Amino acid sequence: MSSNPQVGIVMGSDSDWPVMQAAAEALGEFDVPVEVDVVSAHRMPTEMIDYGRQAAGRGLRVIIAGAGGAAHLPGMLASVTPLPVIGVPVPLKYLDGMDSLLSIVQMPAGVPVATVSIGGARNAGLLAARILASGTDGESAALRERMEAFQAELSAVAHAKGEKLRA
Ligand code: RP5
Repeated sequence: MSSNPQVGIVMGSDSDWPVMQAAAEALGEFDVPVEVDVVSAHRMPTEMIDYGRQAAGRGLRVIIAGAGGAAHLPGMLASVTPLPVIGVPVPLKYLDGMDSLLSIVQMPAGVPVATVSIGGARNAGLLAARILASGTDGESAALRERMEAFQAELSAVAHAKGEKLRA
């Protein structure tokens, strides 16, 4: 747990962590402080609602929520917080994560969840970093510069792969 976390990474069970840790790693690459916790929509609904209601007041700016199966956590958090919520569909043993994806992505109008791909926790972390980088203050600008450098590196790697194939 970092001091003054800006992003809350929560999941329905510790069994989601092998997928969700990629979000924490991505944010770590940008030195964004995060907090990580299990907040189950079905097994601890009262605590889950409290987490969503208190997140903005505690200083969090983005929530990344991952869950598998009947994956109601991201949507329920989005219903009680004004913060942007990024949903990560976690694939389980059956249905290849399609159940998780559809549970998260098909939100009613007015309650948005930014859903990434099945198992796409790294992109969830990178999207959270982009959200934090979109502000007008110096900290946001510095983060934006690092994101641009990261994108340039991605491009350089892709170009190098093409050159290798052409050689
Ligand atoms: C969901 O149930 C969790 O997000 C997890 O993906 C799934 C299974 O949980 P466990 O039975 O492994 O605790 O709510």
